[in-house]
Amino acid sequence: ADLPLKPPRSVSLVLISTWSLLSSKYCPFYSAASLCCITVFLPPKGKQLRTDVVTVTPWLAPVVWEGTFNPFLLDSIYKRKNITIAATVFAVGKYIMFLKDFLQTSEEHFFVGFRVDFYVFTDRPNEVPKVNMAAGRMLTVRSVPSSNRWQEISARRMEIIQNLIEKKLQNRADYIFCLDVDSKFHGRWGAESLGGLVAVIHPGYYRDDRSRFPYERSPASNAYVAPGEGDFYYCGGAFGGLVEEVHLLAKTCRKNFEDDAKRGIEAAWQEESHLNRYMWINKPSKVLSPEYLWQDFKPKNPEVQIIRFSGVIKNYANIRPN
Ligand code: UD2
Repeated sequence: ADLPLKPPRSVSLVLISTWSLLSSKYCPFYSAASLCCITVFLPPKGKQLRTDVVTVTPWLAPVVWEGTFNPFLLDSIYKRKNITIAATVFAVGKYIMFLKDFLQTSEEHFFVGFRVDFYVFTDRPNEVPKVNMAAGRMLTVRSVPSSNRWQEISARRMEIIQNLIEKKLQNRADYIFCLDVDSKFHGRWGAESLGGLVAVIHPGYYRDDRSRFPYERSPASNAYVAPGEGDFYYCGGAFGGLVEEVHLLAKTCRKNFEDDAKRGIEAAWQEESHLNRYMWINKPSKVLSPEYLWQDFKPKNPEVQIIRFSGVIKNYANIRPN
């Protein structure tokens, strides 16, 4: 009763085949007509209901776009829960150059007003920049070995995230997000992104037909996704959820990656391929739109009303070890 805001206006609707209508445009989903009854939360007064994008998956997980949530209401609900959000970021080798902007912009936009613990993994701990952090926010630096293959640096993150959760986070954090360092925050990323298992739709493929998604296509790999299968193509650069859910994801992806490696197989997009296989089998309970990981080199499409987090333009030849 003492919530600062009135509950959202809502209405229950029977939706017939909405999915098929929308899917042809921005999501290559089931073409069969679907019939379902869901509760639609109406947007704040003066804002339009989003009908230009898919806002719910066929398994009824929200797809979060600007205009589909009330940030003030969500903040007021989650602030009372006194939650801690952990965030991992890897800055190995020359990627340390991206860390300052990443951390500085996170202070402005990432879970502002919440307790946030950042874990930076690097082989250059002395080069970690000093960034002023608000009260309740903390940064821990951990050393990790370098590698002469970027594919290994990227893929080994799953093992390190698994270990971090087992050794440190299980009773210290509620949620965790795992983010690419070569990125900056530009807009709010807050409580609307919280969920059991959270995936971000890759900005490069969300308008494409499913047949074009770059899943691992060799049946010999544990990351295999067969033609005709798959929901969205998700980013390796941002995922998260409840600590125990992300633990299971990291443990499974690490095991599958290592098992592939023993047989001389490396999936097309390393841990991103394994993550996509995992999300196909274990549907995310919340899906974040490409607003949550855009790419600076891509012009903004009309349905993207806000860019919250975006990969910077980089010269791979100059920054990768191979
Ligand atoms: C994509 C994914 C990335 C990963 C990769 C496949 C997005 C936006 N990016 O990006 O998450 O799945 O494909 O392997 O979805 N890193 C270092 N030092 C290095 C190399 C990598 O610290 O020398 C870390 C760093 O945190 C970086 C991340 O690994 O952000 C991913 O590497 P990338 O950005 O080079 O991968 P990229 O752009 O191919």
